[in-house]
Amino acid sequence: MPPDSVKFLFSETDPARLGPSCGEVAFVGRSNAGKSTLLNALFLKGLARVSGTPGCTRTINVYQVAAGRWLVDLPGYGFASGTEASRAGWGAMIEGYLTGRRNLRMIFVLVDAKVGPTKLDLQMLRWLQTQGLPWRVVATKSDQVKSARQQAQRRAVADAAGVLPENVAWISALENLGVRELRREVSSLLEG
Ligand SMILES: Nc1nc2c(ncn2[C@@H]2O[C@H](COP(=O)(O)OP(=O)(O)O)[C@@H](O)[C@H]2O)c(=O)[nH]1
Ligand SMILES: [Mg+2]
Repeated sequence: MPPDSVKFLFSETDPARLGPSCGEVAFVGRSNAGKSTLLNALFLKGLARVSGTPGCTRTINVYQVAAGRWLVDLPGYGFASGTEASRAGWGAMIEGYLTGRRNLRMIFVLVDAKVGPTKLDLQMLRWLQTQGLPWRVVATKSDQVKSARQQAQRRAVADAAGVLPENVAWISALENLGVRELRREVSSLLEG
């Protein structure tokens, strides 16, 4: 799966209109967690825009890796702007998507490595668990954690999320750490 074969398919606000895929993985996280940057580093050079305005992307963005194999970029949660109603709409959109996809193989939940999971991140993780959906924590921007603190911080992030440290994908898009491994994982999830 050469990275340059990835292309943008469409944006959608109503998950009911998405149509079937053969396999898909989704990326979610609070705004500014580094999702666009990571997607670019993984596959989408120049396609997933790195936004200066958190919370700008309010659509489900679908990219195709191969015929019927999708990467799904979900809007960031937890930004302050927007009305109650639009935030409620956001929740319905995300939940509708996450619970409605037969071939959703993994939900990558991005958290800031230095900050660890926020209240909203933990809410999301708990909700995914209660829904019985497959998820994995991806700690981004790990370059911002001091070298001497790397191991302890990875453990702290894992503890907070209720998983083992080795089950947290520890990533820096900036320094290209862990990116290749995650790309391989995504590729193999989408195979078959
Ligand atoms: N130091 C560092 N900064 C990063 C990394 N990834 C993203 N950022 C920065 O974090 C901010 C938010 O990134 P963005 O990808 O737009 O986050 P999104 O809102 O989740 O899509 C930007 O200023 C990025 O440059 C990383 O691996 N290391
Ligand atoms: Mg973004």
